[in-house]
Amino acid sequence: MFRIFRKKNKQTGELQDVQLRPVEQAGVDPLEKRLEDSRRVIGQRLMAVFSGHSDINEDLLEELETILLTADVGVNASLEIMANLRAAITNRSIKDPQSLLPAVQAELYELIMPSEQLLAVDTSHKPFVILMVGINGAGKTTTIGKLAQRFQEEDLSVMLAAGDTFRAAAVEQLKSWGDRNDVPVIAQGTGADSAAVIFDALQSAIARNVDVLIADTAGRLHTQTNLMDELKKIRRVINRVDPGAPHEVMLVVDAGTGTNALNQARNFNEAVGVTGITITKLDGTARGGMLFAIASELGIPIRFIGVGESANDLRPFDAGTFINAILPLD
Ligand SMILES: Nc1nc2c(ncn2[C@@H]2O[C@H](COP(=O)(O)OP(=O)(O)O)[C@@H](O)[C@H]2O)c(=O)[nH]1
Ligand SMILES: [Mg+2]
Repeated sequence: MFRIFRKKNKQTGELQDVQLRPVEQAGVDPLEKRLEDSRRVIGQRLMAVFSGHSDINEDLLEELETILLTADVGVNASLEIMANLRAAITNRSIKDPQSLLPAVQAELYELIMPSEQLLAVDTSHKPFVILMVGINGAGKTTTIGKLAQRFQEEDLSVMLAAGDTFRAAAVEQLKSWGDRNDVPVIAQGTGADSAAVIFDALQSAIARNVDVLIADTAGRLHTQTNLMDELKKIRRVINRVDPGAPHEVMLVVDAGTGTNALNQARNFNEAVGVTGITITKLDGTARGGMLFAIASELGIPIRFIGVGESANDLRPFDAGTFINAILPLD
């Protein structure tokens, strides 16, 4: 089944219908089911505002702005959307509350569409090195498991580096996952030098002609400068073996942290240059609006969204599907 949504025409500013790619598979929940909480605080509240007013007035616009601001969409993004809507109301291309809904949808889509950039594994790099970064509990190790499974399904060979040597449990978590799924995990004991573990793993991956090496890292508080120093060192060490690596520095952020994730992203980006973001736990939060703030403030591709704990729950970020899940037109 195709779903339709409206998109703003770049030249004319008019709304036009766009068909969404069907992404629903057997046995996999549609995204709207996983994003129920966010849809309640964004989509349903917006619809209630539009149906509660018979004409467009200042009250309506203020309520709309409040919803965007309180739904973690971010100040800049919310103000930009409101300015565009006010302009469309002034020039009469929006005349009634009903036509505001598709207009808001189109505005939100415009914000996040540029961030829809899939992670493409370039197999001319052997291995393609992915460095995972993010604060503790963000979902790095879980995302590594999901990614490894996804790559295996694409017939790519995978190796993991247990670079989070700060917590014993982190090494065990990765090892047990690797054992279950037949993925080699290069690890040393707790307290080992993280850069050394990743260096070993990279050499081993080269020797074994592995397609993708995913390196886990520790994530104590991002405010501790020593974590950033450690990550910089890891980057340098990887670089020494392969000047083009890491090919992806993937920041993992927990959607539940809301717009706080912006600060995390800025800190990690400054230290190690983030090339892609995965936003996890969108299933367990009403703060899904933070994705709009991330997209509009950072200009870093959003590769995946995490909407649950199983491997199927890491989904490539698709802007249209995301909008429709949070703010459906029907
Ligand atoms: N509901 C849900 N839980 C997640 C998701 N991603 C990770 N988690 C959970 O978040 C917790 C922390 O994840 P972990 O991978 O250990 O974080 P790390 O410290 O960054 O490595 C674990 O209990 C995971 O199961 C997600 O997309 N949805
Ligand atoms: Mg971990």
